[in-house]
Amino acid sequence: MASIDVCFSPELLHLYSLEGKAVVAVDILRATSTMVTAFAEGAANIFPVMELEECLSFAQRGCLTAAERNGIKAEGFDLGNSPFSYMDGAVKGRDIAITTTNGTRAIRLSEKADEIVIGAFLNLQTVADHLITLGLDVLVVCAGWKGQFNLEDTLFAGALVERLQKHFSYEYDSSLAALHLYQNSKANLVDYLRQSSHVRRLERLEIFKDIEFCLRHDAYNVLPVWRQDRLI
Ligand code: 3SL
Repeated sequence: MASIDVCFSPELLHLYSLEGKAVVAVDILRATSTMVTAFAEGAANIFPVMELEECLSFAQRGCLTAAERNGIKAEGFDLGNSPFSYMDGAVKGRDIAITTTNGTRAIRLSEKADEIVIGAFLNLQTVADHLITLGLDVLVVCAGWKGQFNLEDTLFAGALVERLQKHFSYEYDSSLAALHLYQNSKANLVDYLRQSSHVRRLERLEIFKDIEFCLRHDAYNVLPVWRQDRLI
């Protein structure tokens, strides 16, 4: 039986070997939720990059550019990191280069994996079904916040473990911890996360509706996967 494990921060990635594994990269608030939304809205390819300057250079290749730092849209870019800003029809058929504080970093640091898929509550079941078919050992890579653990990515990991528990084993306690956390809070995730650091950070920036949206389960059946240098 294949296994599922959870890496609570990209800073802990050195503890894991990624070869032969499928990584689920997750940044619930908000990068991976936004990417899933962008594909659901018809985006063609997404290029996740780590640096602002590199991201901006993609404009010469005809890409829309998107950037967020510390929760705020970076100046000079077409888009920020709110899923709602990808819903006005402008991303349909377009390539997008995006850089965010933590999410795009988690994706790029996972490049040694055999497969990277982008996970969010929004596409939870689609990700789960894909992993069952794939049959590889799975590592959920939580983006966290600047190296620190966060609750929302861990809750997603727990939700995925719950959906996969009949098909996957878990060797370490990280999967069990994430599962228990999710099971004890899933009745009202919005309330549970109210005191979490990133929800408080976003609310200070007057970002409210994104939080509830990013916690919706199974709204889309898109599966962004990493191929070579991009998500397709
Ligand atoms: O850290 C990230 O990658 C972002 O998703 C953070 S924010 O939700 O846009 O503030």
